[in-house]
Amino acid sequence: MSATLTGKNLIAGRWQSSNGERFESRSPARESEVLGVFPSSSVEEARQAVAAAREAYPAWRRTSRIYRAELFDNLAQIVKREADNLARLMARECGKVVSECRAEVIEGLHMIQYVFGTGRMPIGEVLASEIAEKDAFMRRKPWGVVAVITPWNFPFAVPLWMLGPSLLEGNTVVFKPSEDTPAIGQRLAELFVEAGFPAGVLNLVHGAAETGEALVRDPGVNIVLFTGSYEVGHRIQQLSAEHYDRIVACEMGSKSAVIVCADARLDLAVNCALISAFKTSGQRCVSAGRILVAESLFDKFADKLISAARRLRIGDPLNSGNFTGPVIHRAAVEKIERYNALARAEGGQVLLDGGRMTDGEHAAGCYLSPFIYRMEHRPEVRVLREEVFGPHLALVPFKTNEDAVRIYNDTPYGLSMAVVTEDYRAMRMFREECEYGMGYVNLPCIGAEVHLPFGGVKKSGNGHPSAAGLIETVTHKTAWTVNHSTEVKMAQGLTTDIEGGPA
Ligand code: UN1
Repeated sequence: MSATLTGKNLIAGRWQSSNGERFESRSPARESEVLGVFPSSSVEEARQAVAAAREAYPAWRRTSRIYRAELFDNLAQIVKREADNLARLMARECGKVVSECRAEVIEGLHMIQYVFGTGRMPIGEVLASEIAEKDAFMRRKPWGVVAVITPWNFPFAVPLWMLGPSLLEGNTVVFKPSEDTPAIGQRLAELFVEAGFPAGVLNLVHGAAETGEALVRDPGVNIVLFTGSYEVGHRIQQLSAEHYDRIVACEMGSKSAVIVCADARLDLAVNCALISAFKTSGQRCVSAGRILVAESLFDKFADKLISAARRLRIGDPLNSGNFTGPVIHRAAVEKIERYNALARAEGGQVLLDGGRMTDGEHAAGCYLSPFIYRMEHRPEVRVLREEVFGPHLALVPFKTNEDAVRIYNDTPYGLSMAVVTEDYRAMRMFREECEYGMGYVNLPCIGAEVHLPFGGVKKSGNGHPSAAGLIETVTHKTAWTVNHSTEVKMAQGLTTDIEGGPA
């Protein structure tokens, strides 16, 4: 096993260990395995990191956008070189199966490549003017300092979605990785340093809620980019309301769903459901907690799904033959088990009685097998409305496609949905009537590509997308108007006569 890492903050280009409190990162697959010990950064350390980012900002924004893009090309080469090591570290630290971690490294690489390519794309528009001699432009400018606060479940790709556009556009950043995945966060910061990003442009502070809150409260932060739970995102929004120039882009919880219509291809539907619900042990923000199934297909679908779910291989995340590894930590196990019990209490008919796994290698880690139940839709049922974030799945029967839309929309969230159908009219109806940020047809409701918009509506987010769409969020549009005449000419017929006409 590799040596225990010493966690450090990166502030103004210097790696700093902290004298204050520390926390451990442990593997959810073997809870006795400590990956590293990291600083619980204080309010003062967060303040220093923001100050370092502010100081680096003017020089960074004055560099050429293409120079900044080329640093991302350096980073792409390094990530390619490091892909296997990164995937293994990630698998150990967050428990996702190594093949999935590799796909995540590739997703992060795609974002870097996207950002590199974008460096040579337009930064504005040429607009028309009412006055023939005037040239008018829209030009994008950076906002300043961005706080990037990211989750453990995509500890490499999601930070890159945010860091990439922010830095490309000339902002500087303070990055706080999840306290559950500090090692991979620190490794990512090291790669930025190796790629040649100057001191202070990317700062890293480790820590949990207190550190995050210190960043959000700091008036030196112009933008907060956040992916995580609704509770934390909402707190960030509330604290940010105090700051007159604060932009907040939040991607929060979900209760995503796959809708299996009566005409669905059965095998395709089962595959979509399994991947949506159980890939990453149901711990993607876009994971499906609900499969809505046409009543006429319900029994056939449920039988196939249950027998496939029984066969899923759950075990060591370093073994790529496994379908999933453990969930993130003991508190997650307990929360998911509480929801399994709640599903029974609320009248769910259990079809596959999953839960904690304690046999063999599973005893050492936070392993759960899939829990699947049939639940009739009623508006007050909590397990159909609340996010569980684990291998916990409701199968909900529906009669008509219109019912399916109503059931789908009956949660406070709106992140991701998929519909399985051969009927193009039905497909269009779901596209228009469901509330979501990412919609899929004959696919799982997970697996977005970085150049597509990503983000949700309702409690899932405030509409500012992550990934490629962030370029809009991390820049502000300026109007720039130039007169080529030797005299002043105004729009709207506004007179330029300053002497005044005859009385
Ligand atoms: C997340 O779960 O927080 O769409 C991000 C997907 C991935 C990203 C998920 N590309 O499943």
